[in-house]
Amino acid sequence: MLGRLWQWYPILELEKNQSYRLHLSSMDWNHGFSLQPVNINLQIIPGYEMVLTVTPDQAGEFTVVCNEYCGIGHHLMLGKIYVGEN
Ligand SMILES: [Cu+2]
Repeated sequence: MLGRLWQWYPILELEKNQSYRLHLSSMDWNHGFSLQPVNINLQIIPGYEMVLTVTPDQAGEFTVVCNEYCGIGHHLMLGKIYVGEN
């Protein structure tokens, strides 16, 4: 998933109880990846790739919020991760 001024791309669709490796990076600026309502918080810095393994144990809709101020559109920088039952 890529952060850039001012969006997270793409929208992810995952399945419950499957494991995934998420690769997070930024195309331009420092961003903060905060996954709600679970407590995952990562700094996303251009030139670096954060890789995390996740296994969603709950279906539903999760929101990615940028929590590192990144300019005028910062408050609009929301992403989505959907987790479906399988
Ligand atoms: Cu931001």
